[in-house]
Amino acid sequence: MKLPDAQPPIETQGTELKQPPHAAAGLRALQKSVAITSREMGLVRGAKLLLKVNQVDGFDCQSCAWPSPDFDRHVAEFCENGVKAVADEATTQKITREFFSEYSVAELAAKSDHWLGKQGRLTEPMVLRPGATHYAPIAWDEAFRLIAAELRALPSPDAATFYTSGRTSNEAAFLYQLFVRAFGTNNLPDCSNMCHESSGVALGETIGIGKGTVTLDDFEKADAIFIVGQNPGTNHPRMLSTLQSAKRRGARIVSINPLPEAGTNAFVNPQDLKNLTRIPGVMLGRGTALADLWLPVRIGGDMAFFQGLIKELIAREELHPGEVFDHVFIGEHTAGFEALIAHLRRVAWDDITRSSGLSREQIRSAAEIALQAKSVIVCWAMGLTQHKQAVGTIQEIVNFLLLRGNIGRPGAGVCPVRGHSNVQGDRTMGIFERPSAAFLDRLAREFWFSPPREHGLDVVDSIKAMHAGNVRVLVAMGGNFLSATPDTEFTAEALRRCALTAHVSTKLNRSHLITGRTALILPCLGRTEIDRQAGGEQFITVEDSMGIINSSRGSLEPASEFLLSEPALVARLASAVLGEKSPVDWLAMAGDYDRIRERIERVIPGFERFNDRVRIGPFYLPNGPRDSRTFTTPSGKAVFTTHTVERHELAPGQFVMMTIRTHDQFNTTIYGLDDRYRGVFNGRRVVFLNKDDIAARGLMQGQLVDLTSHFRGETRVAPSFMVAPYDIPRGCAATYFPEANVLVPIDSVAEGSNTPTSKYVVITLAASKDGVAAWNARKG
Ligand SMILES: Nc1nc2c(c(=O)[nH]1)N[C@H]1C(S)=C(S)[C@@H](COP(=O)(O)OP(=O)(O)OC[C@H]3O[C@@H](n4cnc5c(=O)[nH]c(N)nc54)[C@H](O)[C@@H]3O)O[C@H]1N2
Ligand SMILES: Nc1nc2c(c(=O)[nH]1)N[C@H]1C(S)=C(S)[C@@H](COP(=O)(O)OP(=O)(O)OC[C@H]3O[C@@H](n4cnc5c(=O)[nH]c(N)nc54)[C@H](O)[C@@H]3O)O[C@H]1N2
Ligand SMILES: [Mo]
Repeated sequence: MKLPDAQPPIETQGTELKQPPHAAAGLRALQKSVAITSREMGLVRGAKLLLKVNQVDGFDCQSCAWPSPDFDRHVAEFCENGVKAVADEATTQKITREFFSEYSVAELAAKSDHWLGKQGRLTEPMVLRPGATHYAPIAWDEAFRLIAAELRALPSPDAATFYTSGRTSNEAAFLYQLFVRAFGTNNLPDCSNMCHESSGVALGETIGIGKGTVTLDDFEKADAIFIVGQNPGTNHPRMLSTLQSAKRRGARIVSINPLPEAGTNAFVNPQDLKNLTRIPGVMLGRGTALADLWLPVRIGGDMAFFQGLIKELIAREELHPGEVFDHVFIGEHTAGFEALIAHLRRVAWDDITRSSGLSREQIRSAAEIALQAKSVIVCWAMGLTQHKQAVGTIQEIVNFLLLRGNIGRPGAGVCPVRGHSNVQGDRTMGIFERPSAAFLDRLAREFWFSPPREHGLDVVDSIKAMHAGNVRVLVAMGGNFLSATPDTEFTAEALRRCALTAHVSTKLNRSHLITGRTALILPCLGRTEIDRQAGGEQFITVEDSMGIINSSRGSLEPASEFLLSEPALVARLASAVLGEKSPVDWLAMAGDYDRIRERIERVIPGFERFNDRVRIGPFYLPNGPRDSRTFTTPSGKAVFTTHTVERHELAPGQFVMMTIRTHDQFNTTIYGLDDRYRGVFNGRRVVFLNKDDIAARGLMQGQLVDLTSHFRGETRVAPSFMVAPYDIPRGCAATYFPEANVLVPIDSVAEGSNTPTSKYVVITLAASKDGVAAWNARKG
């Protein structure tokens, strides 16, 4: 029997490439939002729901972790992509047991990810029994008994791994980590391992907290904002409004990105209706250019760039001693200053310009902006974190900021912009394979048990352990483990070797189709839905990218009467697995989430009077560097660190490829087939290349090529990508996640954070045979 395909079907027909537009958002975004609302959710139901997005009495938008204003929220506190995320969950389409008896797992695997997502909400628990071709219904209690039996059959608790995706609420995450530790393992991998783990590690080592140090208010006070390796126009659209008002106030914005991304290069705020009607030019698509300076760095060239930037500061300090560096701050609060200066003096400019792909003049203009700014914020996302030297690169940013005292002062600081709406909160709640001893001590004291002390497995190590047969059960709280992780075929094999794979999900995805011997789909409530428990209607809480705790309450009737909330599901699972030996009254906690929050308050610092405070409004978690320039590193000081850029020599014909998101997806959820800000329509298998590279390689726009990745002598192939000329540095290429994940080698990871290097894959291209024929046919 042929195994279900781990990769989506290859669809390149009908893909169209056009000139990218000049501005992001604007009227088109409004039109899109209205169309999606009425199609997916019903116009009235949808419009009512959208008025609840990010409101104090509403629910927290699922689409990203950008914060909402503390006060004075807009009536419409959402963006086009937020609408898509809400619609994806609040869709009126449903998947029933009939659907699963109609389609075999292999047939479903032959469908595209876009098709799978469009089938609607999962409505009842389903099981795929050993050898079965189709999923069949299963009662909740039986599903929990089945998981318990598989877990009890393991030689050790460490032979199971428990994944979390970052949409999970604080309450569910806290219960889940407690259950996993009470079961006996720290195998708690999460999406953060593939996302901002590098930021957490880099910041933890240097400033003592793995989180950002700015609030929205700081954006109102900053003189310069650097946006590095981030595409806010698509992935954090509400951030553009923040940037726009900073810009109007006179702040200068620098974008460091191999691509001219629509949002940072030009932007029309759809919430600024006054402007849209007053200035006709805006409606035609001419927006505010947000970035004063765009530096098209080479992929992976950021550490070199920041070293160059700091060298410019050093040079200026030499000319005007005492005027550039904040010596008082450096003396009082930091360690390692002399070593940094000595190290960077030795770094040659030639190496910097070659590695960064930027000229000395370009770097000098960025330095000029930094020098004229009293307060600087640096924001970043996946363009920095998913590289081999990600941790070092982010620490170079910390060096840059510390030198001028730009941490712990109004208008200044580090701003890692998180992805999933509660990924930061999940970590605060203890979803972490390497918990601190202090956290485990508090957990032990509160719940009268001894949690395992040995560190557990992260995402990459879980995959390897499954592949090696050492981990036999995967339980996933949300997410799409197969498609989000690297090296798709390797991961698929790892999953197939498991005894059980069980996914708590709202929507069907490819992880339900590439399974262990037995598989379970456990459908749960989404954030938009009313959550009724024994103790009445419940709300949950989340932490955004700036450490603000918000409550979130759904208002829709659940998609089905059989759905469980995530906390209820964890509680019932824990009772079934742990039975008598359990330290906790699980069901009582899940009956009233105030009971969970009381426990959180006693275990996790910063949640004093949690239930009272969160009912009044959003509140900030304490943050040492931000609040009082307190750095809880071993020395009690913020630490300057030194790094050496690794030289990457590409062989002739090789390119460095980054895997990025389109404007029409949320991670592995594919809303549609367009990436309109980059001029791509009706297709996703596209490879962006510089036009001179296309010419030099004898390729042509629209032609199909096969991509081969190269790593330590291994090769991996992904066929049939359409060549798209783009404004990207020479030697660089870009494709979309998750189609290109098959090319990301499992062993290619960031030093210190073990994050897959999804933005640095060395590839070669070859005209695909079918592709050339298809292309000729089109042309003819
Ligand atoms: N609509 C929507 N919103 C989302 C998501 C989504 O999929 N859809 N995903 C959410 C999640 S989980 C996350 S983590 C965030 C992701 O948000 P982003 O990090 O903005 O997402 P990516 O598409 O991965 O974009 C990476 C950016 O980095 C640039 N880049 C790549 N390599 C380099 C490099 O070496 N140097 C520099 N300087 N730049 C580089 C790319 O050109 C691109 O602009 O968004 C969150 N929000
Ligand atoms: N090549 C490459 N790979 C990447 C990246 C990249 O840039 N390039 N980015 C990485 C990053 S930044 C991240 S964060 C990961 C994302 O990895 P994941 O978080 O694992 O993936 P998602 O696609 O966000 O998960 C989507 C699924 O979550 C489920 N879901 C949605 N809402 C809920 C809910 O409320 N509850 C529950 N239980 N389930 C829900 C749905 O079933 C949906 O199918 O991917 C990583 N992988
Ligand atoms: Mo992410």
